[in-house]
Amino acid sequence: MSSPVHYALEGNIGVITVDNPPVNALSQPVREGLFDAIAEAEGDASKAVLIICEGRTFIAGADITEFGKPPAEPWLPAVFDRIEALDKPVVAAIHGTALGGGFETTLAAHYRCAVPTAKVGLPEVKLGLLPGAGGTQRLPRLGGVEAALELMTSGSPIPVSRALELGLVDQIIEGDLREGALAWAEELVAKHAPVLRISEQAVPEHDAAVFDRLRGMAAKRARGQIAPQSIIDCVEAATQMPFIEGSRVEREKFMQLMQGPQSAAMRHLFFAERQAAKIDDLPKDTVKRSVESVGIIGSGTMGGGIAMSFANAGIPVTLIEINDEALQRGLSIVDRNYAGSVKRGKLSEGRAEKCRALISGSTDYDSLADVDLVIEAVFEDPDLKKTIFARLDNVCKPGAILATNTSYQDVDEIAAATERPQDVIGLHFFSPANIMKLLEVVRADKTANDVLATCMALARKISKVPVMSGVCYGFIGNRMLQPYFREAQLCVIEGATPEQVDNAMESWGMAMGPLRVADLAGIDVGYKARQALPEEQRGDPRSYRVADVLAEMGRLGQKTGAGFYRYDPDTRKHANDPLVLEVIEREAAAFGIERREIPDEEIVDRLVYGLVNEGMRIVEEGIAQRPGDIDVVYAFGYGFPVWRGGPMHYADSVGIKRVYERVCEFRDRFGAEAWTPAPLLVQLATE
Ligand code: T1G
Repeated sequence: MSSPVHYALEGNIGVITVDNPPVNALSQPVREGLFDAIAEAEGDASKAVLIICEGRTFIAGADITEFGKPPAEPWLPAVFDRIEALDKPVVAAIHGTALGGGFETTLAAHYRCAVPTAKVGLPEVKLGLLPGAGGTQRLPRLGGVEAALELMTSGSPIPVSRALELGLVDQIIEGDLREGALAWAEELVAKHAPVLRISEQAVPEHDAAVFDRLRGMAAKRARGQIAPQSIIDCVEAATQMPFIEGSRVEREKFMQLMQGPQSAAMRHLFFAERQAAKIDDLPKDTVKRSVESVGIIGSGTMGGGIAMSFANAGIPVTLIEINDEALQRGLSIVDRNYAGSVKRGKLSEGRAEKCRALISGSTDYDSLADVDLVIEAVFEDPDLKKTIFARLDNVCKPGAILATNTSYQDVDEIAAATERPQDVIGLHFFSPANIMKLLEVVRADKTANDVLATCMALARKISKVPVMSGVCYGFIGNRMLQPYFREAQLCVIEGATPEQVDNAMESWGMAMGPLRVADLAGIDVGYKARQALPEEQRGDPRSYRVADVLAEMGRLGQKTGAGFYRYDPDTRKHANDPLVLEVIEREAAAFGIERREIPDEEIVDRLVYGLVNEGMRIVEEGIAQRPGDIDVVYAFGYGFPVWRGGPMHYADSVGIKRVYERVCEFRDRFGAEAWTPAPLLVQLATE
């Protein structure tokens, strides 16, 4: 087996080339290859050394697939110390993304150059880790404490133009990187450039108060996560102790995180996200249709956000509305959203204008005659949707993909409203659609393979995380949400307050508690969905009676200033409302419920195990391809804490047997209708 690292002398320069596709991860053979190459350079005639990579990117980090396995030598810090110790200039030449251990490789080098399109970053925090190969000690020395903390606690890569400003990169190479980097290395040799070892540099002046300030911000921004706090501790150590000792602190905290459940959960999501993009029974060579233009029916909140997602990816969009007034209203929402993105510094003025220019409006369906994809995003009226699809069937060109953004409706029925059901698919975006990453791609019975393959790839093009779902009421996410909300409202009528339920779930890690989510989404959404169902299909009336009463009182949530909470008209801050407690007590009495103290642990278990049990059914029915897909749906679409890995991973981390026993206990206490353990849960727990 040849080494993925190649060493050769080119003129005065010893060139180390890493070639480990797909992303030149620092696997054991790569570490060994680097170690041996430096050993060779130590003893040969080279005057300087160049580290460069083949393929689409510079080293994108340690090999995450090796984590959790017995570690193999050489260790990364040892490799980097040997690179840094070399007594001739070492230059790192960056293209693509130098991330994590990849960026740390460049920090062990003495000089860094890059092509203009390259990015550098330390995303370890997104894996529940910290830069464990010298990054927390070298980066503050090179770029300063503030920049180092921002890069490591955000985990977001930066363009090399910004890295140049921060002094993290020394030279931008226009044209061919290898040629330019070799020439630059020769130049450094010619002018006897010194060997600049970052570990020997002092940490620049900084405001020591930054550490506690950032600990507070990280506790809010990454509630429940340990890694950001550990990163801050390591950088603080870098300012207080020599490199060797600071590296010891880094190593210790890295190993704690590596062996902890949070990183295991976030690494699970890293691979689950990439797995979710793959359709097991779809031939790999399925030819995709081209999507160069898109039409969207309905310019409401969803339609406008979906339009921005495509325009932001450079795909022109035509927004269709029933009349001019509605169209102008829709387009002004888009304008406001772009202005907001510019104000928050998310987009530059120029870029926002360029994207906005790709969105046009019309009230004439004929303007969709040549588009490649149409997405219907009107309100949840099944008959209206079928009418629209029948109309699209007449207007759109052969081969156009017809998609519905429904959150619940039967996509097979919608497809049956056309003569081309093979071209129909569900594309379920999440609000706000220009922000939320998740996209449920709903495969209907007759959806053609090339339509499915096209939409899965298109999702990544518009920076969404695609997950395929089969057709059922509410698909993956919203179907699982039913037992979650059922239990939330049952806990309220049985004795908890809305605030207790929300605080219990938020302390456990949910981005927002269920009753606050209901107020944000609008209590009328659930109310209308229930009204559309025959009474016997609405479930246990105790689980929605309070919500129905609030809706009939006009308390629809934030949009009416009151729902389960009341909201300050200026700050939108929520507050408990004694009126709601009165409604709860009155309805509980009407059901003959004696309200009781409910421990937070019971609230969490009922809501989360409700998700898990339904998730098991969704896997066994094949609505989701694999449990990991469900975890991706909940982490990217429903504010499930990434450091718990998603409902299904969480069930594994708690222990399937424990989940099963608790579900059986709930069945015995609250009834089999809500709590019959899913066959897959029974099987996994008993076998
Ligand atoms: N290790 C192993 N496999 C990796 C990998 C990695 N670091 N990065 C990507 N892959 C696989 C991925 O699973 C997929 O496999 C294929 O490569 C293409 O990836 C000590 C501890 C680089 C921006 O967190 O962010 O260094 O599905 O589909 O969209 O301090 O991959 O084809 O079988 O994502 O073009 C820190 C992780 C590690 C970067 C490319 N580094 N990677 O995105 O392709 S921790 C990261 C990415 C660390 C040190 C610490 C992205 C990418 P498959 P892809 P892409």
